[in-house]
Amino acid sequence: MIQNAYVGLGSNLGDRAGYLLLAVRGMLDAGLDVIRLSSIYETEPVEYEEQPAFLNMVAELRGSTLPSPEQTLARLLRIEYALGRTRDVRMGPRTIDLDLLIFKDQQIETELLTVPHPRLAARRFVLVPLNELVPNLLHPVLGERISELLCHSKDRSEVIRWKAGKSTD
Ligand code: PH2
Ligand code: MG
Ligand code: MG
Repeated sequence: MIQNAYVGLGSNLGDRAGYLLLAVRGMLDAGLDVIRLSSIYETEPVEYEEQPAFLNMVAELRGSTLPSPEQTLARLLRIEYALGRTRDVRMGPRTIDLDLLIFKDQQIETELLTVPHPRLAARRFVLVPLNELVPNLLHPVLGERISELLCHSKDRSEVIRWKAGKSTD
């Protein structure tokens, strides 16, 4: 049984670490109970490669106080918008991206929302921080643990723990 929900955060424009922290603050202000955060990772862009490096992390939200998945997504989208997110290029550069990765044991496929996130298992920038928080979590659809998905993933892109102060941000 998965009790909680997991949100992937990503930024590759402007003050990247600042946007991650403002997004965490935004979730708390919106009544989403953030209970744990992974480390921050600097990650090589995948899928759409001609763009700046990302900072990525994963947040764990307490399941017992969450609204519906659709309501949770609506709050995340509101935070993206408040932090200047625009949608000019699909997969392109963004101040902040908040993706609902996993929502308890639920499997959802609507026009607006697919949970678990369909590309989760193909992305080291999600699997590495998620593995830090919940290596034994069983993927509700694929039936493998996060640690196994990470071992078996074909993605070879670079995901490196980020240290504040080292970058030009
Ligand atoms: N997000 C994408 C596409 N590619 N690459 C990295 N490293 N990190 C991301 O968050 C990311 C990406 C579309 O959401
Ligand atoms: Mg995304
Ligand atoms: Mg998104």
